[in-house]
Amino acid sequence: MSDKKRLTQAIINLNEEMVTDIVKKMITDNVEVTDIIDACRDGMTAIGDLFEKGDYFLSEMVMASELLTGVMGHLKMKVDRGPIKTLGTVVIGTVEGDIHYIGKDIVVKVLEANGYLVVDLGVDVSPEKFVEAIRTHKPKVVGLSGLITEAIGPMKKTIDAIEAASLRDKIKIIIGGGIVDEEICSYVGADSWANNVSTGLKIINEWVGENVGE
Ligand code: B12
Repeated sequence: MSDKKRLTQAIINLNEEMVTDIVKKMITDNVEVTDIIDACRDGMTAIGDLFEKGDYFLSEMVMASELLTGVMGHLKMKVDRGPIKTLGTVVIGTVEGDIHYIGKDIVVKVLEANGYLVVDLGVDVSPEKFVEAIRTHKPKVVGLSGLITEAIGPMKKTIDAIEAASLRDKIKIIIGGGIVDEEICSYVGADSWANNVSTGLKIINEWVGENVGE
């Protein structure tokens, strides 16, 4: 079995020791950070499915999130070795009513490692807070994270508020998280969507190459 598959399985089994060993080995073997993250995400998705089926409980989801926070601690060393130049500012947050932050935090780290200045507003962020942050930080890109179905409404509310504040044409908006797709993207009025960090980074890089917001 490949290390990626072994890592996914170790996360599903909530085997902290094994997760740490495999991640350390993958770092030593120079595996791409995004590949390590993708393997972790597959494990977390499976844990969510087990929760949905009633085989795992909230406590297992909490344990899994602690496991992943540990993994991020190891990856930090790799991710932090990014370039110093700043490509532009990205304002990001998990929308109102949603407290999931692991995926968003990964996006923040990867963007920073790739030369972006990231303003992280945290979780359960109101539309007003996004608007205020756009006024203050003048970002090129705004990222809205959401993992629960209940986050779709607040995503739309946030983009409507940005529009009402006459700030919409100054920025590009990307939504991210397990729930998002093309249909939700067009419903909430975002410019694009991503349910993994590699796609998100690619889209943002393309936008910034087009000098968004300038
Ligand atoms: C860990 C976890 C928790 C932890 C969260 C810990 C934390 N502080 O973040 C805890 C235990 C607290 C939790 C709580 C709840 N959870 Co929860 N949780 C999960 C789980 C298992 C993993 C999420 C995760 O961390 N994944 C790993 C990361 C790396 O992946 P990711 O988040 O998808 O992020 C990647 C991409 O999506 C993308 N991305 C993410 N954000 C952004 C933003 C931008 C701009 C871009 C470009 C990309 C991007 O890049 C990331 C890296 O690749 C998911 C399962 C799943 N399928 O997602 C359920 C899941 C999201 N939870 C779920 C539920 C139901 C809940 C609760 C309502 C449970 C309850 N009864 O209380 C509460 C919600 C509370 C709230 N109001 O938010 C459901 C949602 C179902 C739905 N469609 O609504 C899921 C899908 C589980 C399931 N299958 O039922 N949860």
